[in-house]
Amino acid sequence: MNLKIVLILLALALATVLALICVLLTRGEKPTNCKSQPLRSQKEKPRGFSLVFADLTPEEMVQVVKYLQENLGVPLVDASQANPSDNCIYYIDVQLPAKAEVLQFLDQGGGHPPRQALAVVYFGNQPDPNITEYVVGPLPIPTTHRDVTLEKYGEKLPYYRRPVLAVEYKQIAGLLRETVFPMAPTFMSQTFNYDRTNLAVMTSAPRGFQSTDRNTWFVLFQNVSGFFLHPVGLEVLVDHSSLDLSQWRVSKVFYNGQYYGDMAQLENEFKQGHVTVDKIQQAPLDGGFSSMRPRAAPAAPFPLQYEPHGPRYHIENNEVIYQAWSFAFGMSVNTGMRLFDIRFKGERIVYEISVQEAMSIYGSNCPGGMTIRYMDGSFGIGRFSFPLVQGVDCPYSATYLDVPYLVQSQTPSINKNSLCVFELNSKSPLRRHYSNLQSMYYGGLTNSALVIRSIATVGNYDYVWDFLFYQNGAIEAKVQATGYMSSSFLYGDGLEYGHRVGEHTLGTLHTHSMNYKVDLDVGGMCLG
Ligand SMILES: *[C@@H]1O[C@H](CO)[C@@H](O)[C@H](O)[C@H]1NC(C)=O
Ligand SMILES: *[C@@H]1O[C@H](CO)[C@@H](O)[C@H](O)[C@H]1NC(C)=O
Ligand SMILES: [Cu+2]
Repeated sequence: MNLKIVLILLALALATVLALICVLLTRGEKPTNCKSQPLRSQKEKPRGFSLVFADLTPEEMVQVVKYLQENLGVPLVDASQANPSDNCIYYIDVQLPAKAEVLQFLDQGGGHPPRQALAVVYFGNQPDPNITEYVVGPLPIPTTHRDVTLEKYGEKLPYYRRPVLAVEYKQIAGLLRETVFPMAPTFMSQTFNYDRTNLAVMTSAPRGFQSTDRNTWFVLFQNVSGFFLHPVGLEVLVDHSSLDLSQWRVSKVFYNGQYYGDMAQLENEFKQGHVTVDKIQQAPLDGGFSSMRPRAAPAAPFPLQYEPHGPRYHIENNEVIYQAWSFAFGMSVNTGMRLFDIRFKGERIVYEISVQEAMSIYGSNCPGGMTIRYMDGSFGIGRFSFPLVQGVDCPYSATYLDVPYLVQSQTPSINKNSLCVFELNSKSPLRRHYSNLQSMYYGGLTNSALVIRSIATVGNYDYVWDFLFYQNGAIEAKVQATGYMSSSFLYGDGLEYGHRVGEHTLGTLHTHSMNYKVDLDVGGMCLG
């Protein structure tokens, strides 16, 4: 019981903090394959150098799409409308040059590495469908492409491994609405007052237990605001492995603790009175308890942060310069925020620090909930980093930046204001002493840090990703989870798997883990 409470506290905990303290002063013995910082002062970095780490611009994305359309020699369908048996562009992102090449350029006066894009293409329209990754370049006007799939993964990428497109979810929802649910008309109408629009469907992952599977449990919820907390007890296992939509099948049905072969069987048993129905009350459209509406108006406006002389940092292209700090930033479509060439007092101490993955593992006595092992990078942490609201998501006075991306489309989109940068007064002194022995004096320093933030909403969760830069040379990587928890229908021994958060809602036990890549170059660089 105690363990359970600890686990759920962990699970609901709003903050997971990973602190990285960079010890700048110790420059002891170096491992043998590390070399010192080059003699040329890194302070003299070429102007605009940070662009070597820059995300693709919308214009560059347009050129890459055009190049692929004209040079792959096969028709490409827009991924927002593609069938599994079509070819389409899954996403395009920048292909960053290798570290050694970048350092040649930054530190040794070497040439600018060629600017390239990575294009991930689904080839569904061929006898042996596959996923292929191309490096396309040089930008701005590409002239070549190179298939890097084998060198990157060591094997071909079989087609069944492709992440599900938005259009595929739509096609599955259509199958449920048009074909599957109509097989149990009495059950659906008497249990849920089903009218084709009052149930929402949520995916789970992974999609099976063995290679080649593409079987996904879809969980049904009342279609209200915050639906994640309104499960109705119905879940269906959809086999969507075929490239022919007409072959997609529901291979199992779950309702209120019982499994059925299909909806027709559920209908049959229901009519014979063999199905125990746990009828749930219709939630209000705003979700009632799941509504995001504030429960009370604030008594007065919240305090605001004030910068008497304006910001003490500045942003040039994709570079932030703040007191002793400077760094380049970008946003990967899949993995989210990434920072490069972090310098303190002109000296590079970190080559890269980047978000890589956010995983969550669930337990439940319902099939959807019990299978969930989400790896949010597979849905896309960067592309789901949406606009930030001034004064709520970041301080009112923060700087807000737009992030372009191209995913499941042939045209770029922009997540407006989806990165913010601000300096935060930490509201406690960095150091202070109030001397009252021997001599009387006071010495204190204000503590503040620069923050760069993005917030990814992946399904039910919102992850607030921060990197903080302190005056003392410390860097902190921090993530807070908010949004909605994922839930299961509460029945039977459900309380063994979580806590009751609504009349029929089980907040399921789970754990989160966040992964970062950190390439520290303190006091020199290690190769390999
Ligand atoms: C995948 O399909 C592409 C496009 O037809 C083809 O060029 C490539 O060789 C295939 N990859 C493998 C490993 O078969
Ligand atoms: C949920 O309801 C909204 C209207 O409130 C509707 O636009 C939407 O299509 C519904 N979703 C489903 C899956 O039926
Ligand atoms: Cu959680």
